[in-house]
Amino acid sequence: MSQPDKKEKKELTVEQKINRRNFISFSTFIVLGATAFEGWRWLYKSPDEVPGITGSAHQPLRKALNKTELFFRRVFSDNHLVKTYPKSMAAPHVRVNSNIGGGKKFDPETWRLQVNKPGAEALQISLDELKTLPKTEIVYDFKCVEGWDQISHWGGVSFRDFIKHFKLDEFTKMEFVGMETEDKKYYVGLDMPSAMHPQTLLAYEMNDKPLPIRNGAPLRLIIPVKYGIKNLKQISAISFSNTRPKDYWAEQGYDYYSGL
Ligand SMILES: Nc1nc2c(c(=O)[nH]1)N[C@H]1C(S)=C(S)[C@@H](COP(=O)(O)O)O[C@H]1N2
Ligand SMILES: [Mo]
Repeated sequence: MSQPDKKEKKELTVEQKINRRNFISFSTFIVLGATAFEGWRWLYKSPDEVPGITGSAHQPLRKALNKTELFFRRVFSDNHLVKTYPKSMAAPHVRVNSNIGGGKKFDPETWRLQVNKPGAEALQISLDELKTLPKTEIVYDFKCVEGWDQISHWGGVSFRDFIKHFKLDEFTKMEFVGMETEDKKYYVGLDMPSAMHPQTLLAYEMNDKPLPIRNGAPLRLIIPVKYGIKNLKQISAISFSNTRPKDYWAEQGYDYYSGL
């Protein structure tokens, strides 16, 4: 009597095991499926990125793309220097491109660069004060997205030296730097690693002479790791942020980073 009973019990156990496995596979399928669907719905329903700032894309996607791009930029391009040339190769007549928000007369005595410090009073820096800092020069091939390039020679304060001198180091932990003209008609957003790249300058000289107004006097950005569009002429204000600052050409659909 006891023998068949045992056998029956054993068979039942095998069947139960199979049922249990089926149940687990089926539940896993349902849970994964539901998670995937919820994830998709979350992404689909998430707000679009402000279209002006980076062509519209769902915010979480755009965030992921930004993080990925910044990660690769940090890993592969930190400390890489843009090629430089002898001064003799610099163009004597530097081309003048668009000049939105620039080309305006200014009084070098009263002109001030405004630096907006998050949570503190803004700095107002004179041209003379900037000129007391060590001067850095660069001769490199300036490239415009419109297709031209020109070897040009610039002199000014390296952005790194500027940060150190004015004790702005804590703000370089933020993700972005924004710069704009006085009338706020031209503005650029820069990722911090590019702003802090050793060849980035706040330039006040061109070809060993004071910068002409048409090329951005009294102060322009020279950021050799980026296309011309980011090299803002007639800088009036600088700020720091963890969200992307407004960028004139990104609003027109150009790549926000515009890196080379
Ligand atoms: N304020 C201001 N800065 C600007 C621009 C502009 O229109 N306004 N044009 C940018 C572009 S597209 C380029 S290619 C360079 C050209 O600099 P350059 O005129 O000194 O050659 O400046 C950049 N900085
Ligand atoms: Mo340009």
